[in-house]
Amino acid sequence: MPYENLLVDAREGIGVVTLNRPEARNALDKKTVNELHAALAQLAEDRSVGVVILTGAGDKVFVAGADIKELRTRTKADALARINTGLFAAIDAFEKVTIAAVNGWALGGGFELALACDLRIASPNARFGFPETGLGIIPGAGGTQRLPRLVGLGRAKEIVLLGDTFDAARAEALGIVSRVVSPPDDLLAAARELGRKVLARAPLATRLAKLTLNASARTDLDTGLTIEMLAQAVTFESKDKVEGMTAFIEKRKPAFRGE
Ligand code: CO8
Repeated sequence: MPYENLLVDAREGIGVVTLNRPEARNALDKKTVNELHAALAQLAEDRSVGVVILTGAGDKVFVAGADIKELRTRTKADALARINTGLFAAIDAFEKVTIAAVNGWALGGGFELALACDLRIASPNARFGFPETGLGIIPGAGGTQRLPRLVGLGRAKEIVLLGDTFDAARAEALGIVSRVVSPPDDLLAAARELGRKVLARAPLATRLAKLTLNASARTDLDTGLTIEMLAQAVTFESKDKVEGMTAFIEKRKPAFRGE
């Protein structure tokens, strides 16, 4: 499928979506948001794909946020239409594992895009921040909700209310990214390596683990534990469970089929 603002590639079980709008520093305008929805739908349907990496073109910018030129004219009706919020919710709920390979500036909606992914790694030149309050808005596409769940309320308040940007090392110290990859050119290879590790594991269990982990941020403990128990009941009836445990006993690598 041809895209104007994205490069989409799928091989060896891993889809790579590269935001490619250099003239606007990969900012998310409506067209790019729509293309991202289409790319996700394409990769969701592709049964050969188990992991999706999101990254930015070039070595300076991941995503510079929502498109400010477009955002300036948006109304409350647009906010209620959940343009960016809906995209990040779709990424959050995406049935396959998502990895943000943050290769440069991740500001505003770009930072929120990374926060919606399951795993995040960064190059040393990545910089994060929420400039929103300086623009007269709030990080309103998940920023005020996903960030405190990741780093705690106090640190999230500091990041949102002061608006300072911070580097990859600080992001790693805060637990926003799990690894800083050096040199920067190795970032995509490192993301692919993470992807291969995920692909080696039982697909159904991975999918249910993601679903259950996502539920942990949205439910009380008893509800979360009930969801976990039910998800485990599904894995207990799966062919992959028999295969995984038989392979362990037979001292061989499992051949999972996602069933
Ligand atoms: N939107 C639109 N255009 C942009 C954006 C953007 N976010 N970022 C950069 N551009 C454009 C610039 O206007 C410029 O265009 P032109 O050449 O026509 O003047 C071009 O890209 C190059 O920009 P710079 O010269 O600034 O490039 P640098 O490489 O020097 O700097 C930066 C890169 C640091 C990324 C810088 O461009 C920057 O700070 N950009 C703005 C970042 C920002 O404030 N992002 C937050 C946006 S608000 C947001 O994301 C809210 C999301 C909540 C959505 C809620 C929906 C319901």
